Amino acid sequence: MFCYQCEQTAKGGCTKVGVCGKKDETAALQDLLLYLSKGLSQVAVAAREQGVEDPAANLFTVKAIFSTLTNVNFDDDRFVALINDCVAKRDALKAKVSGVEFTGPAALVPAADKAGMIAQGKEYGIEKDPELNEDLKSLKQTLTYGLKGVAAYADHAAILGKEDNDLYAKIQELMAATLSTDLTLEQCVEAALECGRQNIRAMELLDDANTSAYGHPEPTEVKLGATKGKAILVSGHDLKDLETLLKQTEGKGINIYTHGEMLPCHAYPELKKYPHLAGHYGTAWQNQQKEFAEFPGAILMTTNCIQKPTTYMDAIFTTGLVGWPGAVHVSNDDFTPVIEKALAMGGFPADTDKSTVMVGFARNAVMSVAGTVIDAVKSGDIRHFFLVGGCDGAKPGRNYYTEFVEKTPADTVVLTLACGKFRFFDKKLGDIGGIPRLLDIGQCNDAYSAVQIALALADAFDCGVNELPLSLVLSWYEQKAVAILLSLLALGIKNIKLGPSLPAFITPNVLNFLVDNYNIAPISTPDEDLKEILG
Ligand code: FSO
Ligand code: SF4
Repeated sequence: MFCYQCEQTAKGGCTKVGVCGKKDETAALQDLLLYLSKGLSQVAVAAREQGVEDPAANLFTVKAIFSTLTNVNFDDDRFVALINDCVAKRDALKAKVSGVEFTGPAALVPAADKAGMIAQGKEYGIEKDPELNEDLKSLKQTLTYGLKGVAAYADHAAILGKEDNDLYAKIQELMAATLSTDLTLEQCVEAALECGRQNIRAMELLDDANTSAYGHPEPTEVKLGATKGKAILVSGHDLKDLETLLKQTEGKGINIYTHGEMLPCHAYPELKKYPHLAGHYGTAWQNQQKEFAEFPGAILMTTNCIQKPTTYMDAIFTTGLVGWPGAVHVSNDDFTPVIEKALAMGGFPADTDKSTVMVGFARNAVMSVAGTVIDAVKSGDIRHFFLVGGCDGAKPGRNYYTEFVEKTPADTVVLTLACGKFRFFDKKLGDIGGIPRLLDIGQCNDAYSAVQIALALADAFDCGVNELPLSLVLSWYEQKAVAILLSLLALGIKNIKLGPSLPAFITPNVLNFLVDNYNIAPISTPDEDLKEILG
């Protein structure tokens, strides 16, 4: 295997087993599925040119791609089913296209069994990419990883009934483009920026999906710790799964807790109305083995990031695209097994920890106090905004973000989103004239909200985003972060500080391009970076 798609990759790439726990066989199946998804995309592009649109194939394209994103699915049998489904959908669509000779992944016949597919998949890994130019390979991988992020957002939106054929068409065009052998470096850069633009559309669709289903997030105090009684913990990013579980547990005497990226769910009016949505338990994904082992109830993973279950294998359930071999998978939205497990477990013997955090500062909430914010900037009460956002992870260097936030001066405001915030989410930073100094915008899935806040501020001050007293200090881990980074570049946003390490798939020449055109810089130390930013 060879995989270097995420931030925790082994030096030079994971080759024997993933640092994430991905096995060689799983990597081969993922490589085969990704390759075949490119073939399905080629067929969809050709079909569309002949006026044929296939909604099922479109939705499947994003589900298949999302399945290969870091920490989503580790279950080989599920990949075998996805591979067979991909080829069935591809061939059904092909039958509607006339006069086109398909080759490569659009024609590949998968092996009949898992072992055969694994052998086949090994032929389509990145290490087998015939590309001779390392920079071209780097840009194509950047594009592929960005597309994984876009697919994730498009799938989340589709789950809530929001789809856009033009977005699917662009995703499929760009997937097909990754197979092209005659793209120039400039064309690859343009394709990566187009991926960033499409990601803005995907995130906009998701924002619309979330807010039209559950209302606009509103500032909400969330209890950390536990309430005495039976319990279910929900992790991942999927709001609909949480709602379904809340409905199915009504009146059953079970308290529902959020974990990780589900924290912002407490701010949505149509979710917070359930009295048994009791609070938030735990921190970011990389701490789950410790936190889940100590949780006295059932656990539901709705999306990434899942890690190998330890002592709690019989208490953890997966749903949607997420999977781990041996963990029970619920595929029909009927969470009875999860509920029964929770009822059979002890639950919390007593109330614990009564501290709270504030969530719900998404675009609507922030813009509703835009006048106060603008006045505070004009009067000098607010000197600077920092967006300290992105993923968390296990590397020790991620302490940078905790220290950075702790050291931000009292006349500055920190906006945050995604699971990286758990490094500082419970810090009491106070407020500036009633505006909290720490504003939680939401999940990584809410990056659209952050972009809208920045654009609204730029509009209010009649300047570009780069001229605002705003600095982006980002942490990345998986491929949704790659998509968001490409979106920020597509918007022309400069001076981003990125850490804790730079992507392994970025070559020195591509990095130079990013530095020259966007002044991207790796994080250094909190003191040095704060000094440089604040002059
Ligand atoms: Fe975190 Fe994982 Fe939300 Fe990522 S839970 S790391 S960017 O998959 O999705 O922020
Ligand atoms: Fe390694 Fe990350 Fe790939 Fe897992 S997803 S195999 S940790 S690079």
